[in-house]
Amino acid sequence: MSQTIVQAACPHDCPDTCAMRITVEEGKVVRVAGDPDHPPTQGALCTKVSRYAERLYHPDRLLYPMKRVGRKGEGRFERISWDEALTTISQRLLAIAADNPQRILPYSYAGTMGLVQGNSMSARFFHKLGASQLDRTICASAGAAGLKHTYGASVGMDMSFVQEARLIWLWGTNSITSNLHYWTRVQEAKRRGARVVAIDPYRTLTADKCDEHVALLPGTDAALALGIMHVLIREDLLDHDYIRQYTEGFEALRERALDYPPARVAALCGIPQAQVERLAREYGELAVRQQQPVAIRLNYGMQRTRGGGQATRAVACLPSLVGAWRQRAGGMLMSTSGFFPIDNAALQRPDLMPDPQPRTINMSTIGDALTHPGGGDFGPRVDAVVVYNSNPVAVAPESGKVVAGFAREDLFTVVLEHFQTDTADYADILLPATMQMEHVDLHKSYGHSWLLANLPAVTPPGEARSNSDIFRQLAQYCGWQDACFQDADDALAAQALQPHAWTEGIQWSSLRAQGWQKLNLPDAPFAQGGFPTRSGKCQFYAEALAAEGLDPLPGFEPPHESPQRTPELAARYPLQMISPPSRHFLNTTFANQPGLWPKRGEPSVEMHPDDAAARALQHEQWVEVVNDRGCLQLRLEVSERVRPGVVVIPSIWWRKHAKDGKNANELTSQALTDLGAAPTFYDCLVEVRAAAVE
Ligand SMILES: Nc1nc2c(c(=O)[nH]1)N[C@H]1C(S)=C(S)[C@@H](COP(=O)(O)OP(=O)(O)OC[C@H]3O[C@@H](n4cnc5c(=O)[nH]c(N)nc54)[C@H](O)[C@@H]3O)O[C@H]1N2
Ligand SMILES: Nc1nc2c(c(=O)[nH]1)N[C@H]1C(S)=C(S)[C@@H](COP(=O)(O)OP(=O)(O)OC[C@H]3O[C@@H](n4cnc5c(=O)[nH]c(N)nc54)[C@H](O)[C@@H]3O)O[C@H]1N2
Ligand SMILES: [Mo]
Repeated sequence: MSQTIVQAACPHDCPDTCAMRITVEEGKVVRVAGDPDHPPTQGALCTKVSRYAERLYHPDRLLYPMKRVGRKGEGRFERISWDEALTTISQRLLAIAADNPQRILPYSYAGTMGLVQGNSMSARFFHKLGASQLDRTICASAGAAGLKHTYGASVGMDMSFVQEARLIWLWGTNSITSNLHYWTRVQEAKRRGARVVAIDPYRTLTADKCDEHVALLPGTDAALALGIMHVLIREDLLDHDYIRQYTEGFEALRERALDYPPARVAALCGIPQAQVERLAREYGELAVRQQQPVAIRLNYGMQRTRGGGQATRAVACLPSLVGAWRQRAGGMLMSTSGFFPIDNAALQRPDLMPDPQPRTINMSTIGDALTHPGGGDFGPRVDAVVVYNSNPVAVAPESGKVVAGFAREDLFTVVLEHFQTDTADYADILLPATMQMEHVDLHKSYGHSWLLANLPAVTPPGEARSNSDIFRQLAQYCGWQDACFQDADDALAAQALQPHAWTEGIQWSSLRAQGWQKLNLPDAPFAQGGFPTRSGKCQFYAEALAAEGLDPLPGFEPPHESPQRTPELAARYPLQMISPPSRHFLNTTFANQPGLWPKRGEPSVEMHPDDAAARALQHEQWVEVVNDRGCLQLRLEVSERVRPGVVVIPSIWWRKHAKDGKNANELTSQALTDLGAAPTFYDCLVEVRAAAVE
């Protein structure tokens, strides 16, 4: 039997961006494996991706274009031809655009992280149309803003050297779930004698395997970081030479940190004072006195509350205070995406936009945007949405509003998808999209510094077409002659790569031939400063924030919904709800593969035994999780993994798979973070009570 092996890249929104080898037999994918030669992947894939053939050949895959025949949200469709689909969409969009193109909104995120299928031809299409722009804030923009104001960009230490670190803090991150290949290196570091600490309100699988677990209250990370700074300063555990040469604003930061003595921090974070002091001493003594590498893996869990941007800044200051950057296994890693010299302008062609540029709508407040009647500062009402690479009905906060928006009979909705998701149920026209093994793409990463090529292994099923093809064809149906709408996927991939010292020797042709190549970066990029800020220094004090009237120093702000800020609300809804990713889902992707569901096969809420006892609730009974935005019925898991005062809803389930047709976002709010206008999914007060009906 003839077998071929095709080089691929995992498309999912995960820092690991694995290189894969796809085995094809008689036109079918029979095996999906990690590339053994790609250093970050080391031949291993996570459970969900190693079973990719199940997703590829899932019986529910969308195969043909369809139009709605039932009511909005009912999910009843009828097959139509591509010609009818493209004619309907282009005519409808052009008609709306003739009045005001800003009435059209594209909505997309990282269903695929590929630069070609992500946002290239689609961006050109919406720019030319003059549609509203989308602010892509739903995941990482608070932290990205925090890093920008501290290091100048989303840059950090190289994951290749983590195994050499002597102390690793996993801060707001469940690596086993969401960053498996980093965890492999942490384990190696442990074998070599490193201490590993998890800083997380929830005792995750990762926290279980750490030497210490700091179970702070959600949204108090900035206070903890400032408390650690306080101790570092008080006990003179500082790298004065690094601070003098490569940072700015130390005196001001020092003043700020002095306001956060460990006793105050312990009370704010709900942890012992001795723990704050011990964390600081361990970190400072290893880095400063013993000149040993200390590493922080900061992730997104701690950014999803009101103060997420400043919290990122506070943590990001720590390695500069102790000179951890001097070593290649020291420093901090939140994201490496800012290292990649990608030519977004060439890919997306913002020059096609009309002047003045169309307004921008924040994707995290899509509920408000779609239910806005139009007028005032908002501008014209949104009358058409084109969704691709995203599932907003399930993932955006405050589902009640999101659903009300998508349910508008006068909203024209197009959805490009693999499956009939919660969002697809609201489509007027539903289009079948290709999967990664069926199209070409180019990938960067936000967890490592390799570029990767993805080559198609098999032909698409039914009449599925790639995102880039669909938008190329829509441009033709709109009658646009611009040459940029003729570019093939290979041309797009080539245009994305910008000549730069870091990409010397890397072209699309070499990537296509080799599969992946590493950026030419120094091992310890900030050993001697060289941060991508204006001064080249790490900014403890950020002038740009001061200029915007914001706090120029990292500070602690209690969550939007907290006893400090909203005591009346906290009295009615005393529990803080967080809804971090489930291990075998990727956001809502894979959540339609029952083989990957947790053992009970239904969504649940976890609560500490003391909180359950106080409410006379029993393990495994049905409960209602409520706040003023909504009510959710879930199975209760009483568990010491959750700290008191917090409840955890592992996410993100499809709404339609739950008994009551809802998920955690029924309860989350559209309030935004201090920096980056990001959502505050984990800034959400609730109460839990016995369900009225079983
Ligand atoms: N398997 C899997 N992998 C994924 C994803 C997925 O859905 N499933 N999602 C991908 C995406 S889109 C992203 S953005 C990344 C996310 O990557 P991470 O941010 O690393 O996400 P998690 O692994 O959930 O880790 C977040 C942790 O933060 C904790 N947490 C919640 N609130 C706070 C807080 O206020 N402070 C602190 N210190 N911790 C807090 C949660 O309990 C959780 O354990 O993962 C990516 N990888
Ligand atoms: N409560 C709560 N809500 C959250 C979070 C949380 O932790 N808690 N996490 C938030 C975070 S970090 C993120 S990043 C967002 C993620 O939100 P989304 O970016 O919406 O991610 P997914 O839910 O995985 O939906 C991606 C969709 O894209 C589709 N897709 C994949 N590839 C392609 C393609 O090539 N073409 C087309 N047309 N479609 C494709 C998939 O089938 C899938 O349905 O959710 C956020 N929402
Ligand atoms: Mo994300």
